[in-house]
Amino acid sequence: MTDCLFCRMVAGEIPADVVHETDRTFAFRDINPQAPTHVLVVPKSHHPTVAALAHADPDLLGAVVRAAEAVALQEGLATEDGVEPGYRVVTNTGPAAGQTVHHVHLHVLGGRDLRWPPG
Ligand code: D5M
Repeated sequence: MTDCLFCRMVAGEIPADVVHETDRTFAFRDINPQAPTHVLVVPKSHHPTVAALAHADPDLLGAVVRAAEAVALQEGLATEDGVEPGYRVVTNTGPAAGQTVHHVHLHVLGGRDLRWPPG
């Protein structure tokens, strides 16, 4: 979609601080980080929400989750054989949850103790 910010970042039309990429996924640092590590993982194709992606292409949803794991490993938030120190994967859906970009994205957050419940 030409008017979608994340589609334009995937296409290289808008700069992104890319940390991980596969043929179908793209991950870059959030411009407004909420933790020492705050990376957004997106499918390269446009889907508005995580549920829409699950319906349209469940294999791609799996690829996005695996990309989030790869980012966590790369950032030192987990290891191949453990989930220490740990990290959080969040996806906001709709206005009450604060979704501002309507191209599904997983927030990968870590590098500090994360409070629960989130605000
Ligand atoms: O999350 C949308 C996220 O997108 C929010 O945390 C800011 C981030 N964002 C917005 N523009 C950019 C650019 N240009 N680079 C990197 N990150 C960006 P949501 O869950 O929709 O509120």
